Order: sequence, then structure tokens, then C-alpha cells
Amino acid sequence: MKRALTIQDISCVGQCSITVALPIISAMGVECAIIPTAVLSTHTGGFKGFTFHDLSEDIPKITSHWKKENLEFGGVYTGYLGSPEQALMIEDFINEFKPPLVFIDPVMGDQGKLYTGFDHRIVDAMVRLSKNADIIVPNLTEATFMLGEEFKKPGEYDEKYIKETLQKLCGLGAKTAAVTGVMYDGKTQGVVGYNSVTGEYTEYFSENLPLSCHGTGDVFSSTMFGALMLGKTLYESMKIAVENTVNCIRHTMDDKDHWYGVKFEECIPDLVKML
Ligand code: PXL
Repeated sequence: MKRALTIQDISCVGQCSITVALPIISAMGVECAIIPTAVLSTHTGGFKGFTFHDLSEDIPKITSHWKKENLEFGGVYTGYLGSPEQALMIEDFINEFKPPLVFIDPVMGDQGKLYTGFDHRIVDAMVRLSKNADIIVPNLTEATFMLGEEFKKPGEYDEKYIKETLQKLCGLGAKTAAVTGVMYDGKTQGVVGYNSVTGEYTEYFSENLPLSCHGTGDVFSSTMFGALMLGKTLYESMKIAVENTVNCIRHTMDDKDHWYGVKFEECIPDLVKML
């Protein structure tokens, strides 16, 4: 199997991005290279006064060295970007290296809002990046920003709305779109996907635990990407990713002091058993 690559930030503390993706993808038995997009002292979701160092300048230097070394990648997974301009650099990487799997998580917001420090330019960048994707995995906030639509909370949408949203997302250029954090009732939460090539919908729902945690999107995407790299189907990958995410929330729920991320480390043995 060819090595994987993930492109996202290093938040030094906070259990998100690369510090989640690398251990999860590695534990799944997939070699994983990284391009860090920025270095932050913590993530931006609740810590005050975090540092931020943009690594945009390094990206073309890293990839041109890799080209000289004839390095190849079986898949690329992108997450949080340090600047909107990085979308163009990633596009160049995709065109040059042609990884067989392009997995884009358009990380930019949650609960109807963009993350601190982002504006409409990151939305345009994620829309652009999605044109190159085999699969995009926005949450509902990111999906509505990408489509220029109003955010809807659980209870304000139905199955028909989710299916239309998925079709519109594929209209932006991605072959497959999967929306995360879908809740049709109070009891279950899950992911719904649409493959625009076959016209097939795929969904997987599990228990809806009464807590929304930082970093769960990164746990979900890392696990789903790892499973796809292992050759699992879309349904199998969605199932493993949802169940690992639910397990991580379950392991964190009772610890009120652990507000900044999920205890994904404790769940790695269960994840490996699911493969
Ligand atoms: O988990 C998404 C994420 C990634 N990286 C940084 C973040 C966040 C969410 O807040 O702040 C830096």
C-alpha cells in the first residue's frame, strides 16, 4: 500500500488535527506523512491568546523536494488550513502527484459559525479545493457555508433536505459528499453520503450521546480516511468512523475537566478490533 498524506495544522495542545490524525491513521496500519499548515499553541475553540504561525511558505518547498525524490502517495486527506491560499498549493500538489484518493474535510466551522480567525475567504478556498475531491466530508455548518445557504439546526431539516444538500455539494465538483452530524431525531446521530457517479446514497447512524466535543470531526475524518486507505467500502468506512467517534465521546463524557478534546487514545484498541 502506498503511503498516505495528511495536510492540516499542528495544534500543540488540544487533541485535534495532526495530533489526532497521525496516531489514528498509524494505529490503523497505514503509513502517514504530514504537511503541517500552521503551528498553534492550542486549537482556537476555547483557549484564549493562542499563538499562530502560518507555514504557507514551506508547503511548495516541501512538495518540490518530494518531487525530486520521486515520492508517491496513495491518498491525501486535508483538514484545517493556515490560510486560504494554501488551497491553491494543495491543488498543485494534487495535479502533480495525482494521489488515487483525495479526501477533503473542509474544516472551517461548527454549530452554524466559522471558527475564530476565518472569514468568507476560507469558504471560497474550501469550495475550490472540493472540485478536486473524491470525497468531501463537511459537517452541516460547513456544507451550508459552502452552498451559501442558511444553517439549519436539528429539527429544522429532514431526509429530503439532506439528500438535496448532498447533491448540491457534489455539484461543486466532488465525486462523493458525506455530511456528518446529521440528526433526524433526538436518539441517533450519523453520516449520510451520496456518490454522484452511481447515484447511490449510503448512511450510518448510531447512538446520539448528550455531549458535543471539540475534535470529534477530526477523529471521524482520520478514521474514515484510514479505513478508505485500507480498501474498506464507503459504508464500512462510515460505520467504523462513526463508532470510533461515539466511543471517544463515551470515554470523555464523565470528565468535565476534559472540555477541549476527546480521549481517542483509550479507544485505539477498540478501533483496531473493528478493522
Ligand atoms: O478540530 C478542528 C480544528 C482544527 N484546528 C484548529 C482548530 C479547530 C477547531 O476549532 O481551532 C486550529
